[in-house]
Amino acid sequence: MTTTLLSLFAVFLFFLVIFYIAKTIELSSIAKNGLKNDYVKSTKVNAYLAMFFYIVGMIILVMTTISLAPRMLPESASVHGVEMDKMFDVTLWVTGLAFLLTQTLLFFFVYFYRYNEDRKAYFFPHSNLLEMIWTIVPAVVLVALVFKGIGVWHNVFDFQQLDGKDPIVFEVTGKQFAWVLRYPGADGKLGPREITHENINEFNAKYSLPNELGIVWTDKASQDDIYPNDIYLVKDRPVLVKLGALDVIHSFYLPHFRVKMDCVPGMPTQFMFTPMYTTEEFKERLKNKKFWKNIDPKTGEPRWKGFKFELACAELCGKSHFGMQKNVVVVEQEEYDAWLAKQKPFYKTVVKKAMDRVDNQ
Ligand SMILES: [Cu+2]
Repeated sequence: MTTTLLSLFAVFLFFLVIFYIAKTIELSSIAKNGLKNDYVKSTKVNAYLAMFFYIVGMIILVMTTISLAPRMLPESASVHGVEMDKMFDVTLWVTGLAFLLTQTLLFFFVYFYRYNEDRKAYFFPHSNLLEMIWTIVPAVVLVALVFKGIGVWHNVFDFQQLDGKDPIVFEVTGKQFAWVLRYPGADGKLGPREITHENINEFNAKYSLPNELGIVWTDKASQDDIYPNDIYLVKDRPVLVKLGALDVIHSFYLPHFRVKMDCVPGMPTQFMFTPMYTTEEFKERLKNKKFWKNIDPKTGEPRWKGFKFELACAELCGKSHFGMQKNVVVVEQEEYDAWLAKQKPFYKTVVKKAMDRVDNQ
């Protein structure tokens, strides 16, 4: 705290010194050359400084873009993500070109049209035509971008697209600080949940077993549900994730699939998407990319070998927020079936035993 305050104070003093040096130079120059000459000189200094700032700024812009580009997320691994990426690209090109054009004009005008004794400034108070151009052109471009964005958004959230497509449906619940995954068992149905005092607190007290999701364990549909550690998905098969939270707002974020949706306590949300590549196929695609073919100092192997799709919480939800991470594995249908067959229902392995122990006493 003290160090921070002292550093801030030092920075303040530094600028104060610079300010007084500049002031001294200015005053001594006025004393030497009179007011007018000083004005010519200082506009010249300002114009050169502006040009210097522009050139250095542009060099830094280009250098950071080149050096950071390989660290960007790899291509989208989901179908809708491709559309979203295109949208981002178009927006970036449009705003990037506008940025370059306006900044270049701004700094060049400052430089070339600085004060000049032999030139008289042209008095140009207003032009309706110019006003119209620079109001209408950006308005049309921005409206076009917004409409394109709305189109993409409607496509991403049009859940009717799932009709007749046999999606994988599973549930993800965020809590401080973990994700609880629930997949339906052989019946393809998630068991019902009832958030009641009886179902959660009394159940816990009676069987010494937490039931924070409020699962109705007596329901047959609940008894074959599985609670896996990793998210398993199938290539080319749509997914519908049902999202919720127990305490604060969390955010279900699958960066590689361009999926991000808030998990809100008491308000169910959902997201659908279709993975385009299996994890192994995606690794192959990364193999020749600059960042990914480099050696990872932690493992001593190329980075692409250790690649994993991941789920992360994208809402700053508390002190262990960073720990809310899970792996996502995309496989072919056969491998998924084999994985599913290996999973044991939580009811069978844990819940039933706990209930029997108490009920048979
Ligand atoms: Cu969280």
